Amino acid sequence: MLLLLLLLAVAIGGSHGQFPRVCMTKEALDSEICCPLWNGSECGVEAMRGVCLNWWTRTLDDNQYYDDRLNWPNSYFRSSCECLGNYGGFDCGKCKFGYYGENCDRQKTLVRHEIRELSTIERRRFFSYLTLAKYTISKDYVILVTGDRHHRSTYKFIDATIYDVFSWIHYYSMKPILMNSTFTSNTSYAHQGPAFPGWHRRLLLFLEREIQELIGDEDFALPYYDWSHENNTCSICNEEFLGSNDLQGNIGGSSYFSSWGAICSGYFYTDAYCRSAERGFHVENLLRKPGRDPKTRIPTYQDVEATLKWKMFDTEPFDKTSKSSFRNALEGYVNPVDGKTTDRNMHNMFHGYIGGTMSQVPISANDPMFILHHAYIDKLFEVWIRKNKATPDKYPNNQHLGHQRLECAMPFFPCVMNKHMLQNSAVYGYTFTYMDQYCRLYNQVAGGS
Ligand code: KOJ
Ligand code: ZN
Repeated sequence: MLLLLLLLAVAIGGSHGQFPRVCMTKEALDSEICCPLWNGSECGVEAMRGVCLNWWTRTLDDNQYYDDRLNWPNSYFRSSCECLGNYGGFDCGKCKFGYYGENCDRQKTLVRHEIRELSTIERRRFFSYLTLAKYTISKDYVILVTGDRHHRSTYKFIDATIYDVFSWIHYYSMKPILMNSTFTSNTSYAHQGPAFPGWHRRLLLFLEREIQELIGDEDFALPYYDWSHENNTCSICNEEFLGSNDLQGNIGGSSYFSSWGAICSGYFYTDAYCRSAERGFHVENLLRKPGRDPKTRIPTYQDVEATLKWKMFDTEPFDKTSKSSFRNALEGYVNPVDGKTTDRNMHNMFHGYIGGTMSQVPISANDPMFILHHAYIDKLFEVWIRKNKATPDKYPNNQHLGHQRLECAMPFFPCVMNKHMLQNSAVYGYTFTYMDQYCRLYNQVAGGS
């Protein structure tokens, strides 16, 4: 019976990410157990919220693979919480995505709106929530920094703000993997493979939930930016919306986010983890240069339609060379029309079009534009899921580290397998406006301001 419950819990998922502060004490690290007490018992087991499960198996040879992220969270913990029923969180003290209330028995489906659909007040509220998240130290999570990521004795877990934890998770996912003493720069735990859309879905759910808790409003939903009718102009790159910018790319002084720093900038240390989060290191400000790189453009509605027509979720060899693959067309390594010519399009192209911070994969999540862009990419993922009735069993078998079907998406707690992100977003408690049609109306709203 317990096993059945466990399987159900794992199947539906619901998790929160990054290093739980309570598990990064010397004692917890030495014991390799991350099963915090909830209401007096490990993982809230007495309240039947979860169990401390020792189910991790070390399948990778430590000498061959020296990478703390492999086989997540095995290189840190042998045991961690598995939550039962609708419970969630690293200690099962929270609810799964989509569930609310003390007993996690209230289900809700939030609606994510296009940012130009929001009223002025709603929009300003969103920006002030982000600002609050940018300046509030996370009580639950810490981030990892080190000057030498191959020597665990140098690891430091430090405080970070809620927004910076979010940004750091993306950074952590993309560092090259060290295998057999060489870096495999073409791999990343979150990009260039079948985990790409689901991993980013999870990252956004993390931030959405963190903001809900921060402001005490469980109805808060992230907005998205549908750029597909933009005629190659970013209509939200102005002071009323995401901020204007000068020629150097600095965000205009009276815009929101003008003084935001980008954590982990200077990311080019192959061997380090986010040194610039440490006190005393220089952090550069956000930069944005929309439309300035002539090799980029905003993808069009035709690109979107072409992307959505691919029926296979992903194809061999499950990387950036995959042909006739919805995932690869969406990610933007192939031309969406023929599905095979190498191209920079869709997701990748929009990152490049915005330029500056957004165009550098390791630090792109520092720019709130990342949220709006990825929420739209997630909407397209959802349109595809519903159109093709995709379920977790459609997630492909593949050998890419971090992208395998049964691997826990990294670095989230508790484990949710990659394949479980491939299902209707209603399971995770949200949907989007205009799922069946594209509304051109909102393009006129921001266009004139
Ligand atoms: C930033 C990213 C990304 C892709 C690009 C550009 O985060 O995934 O920039 O190719
Ligand atoms: Zn990304």
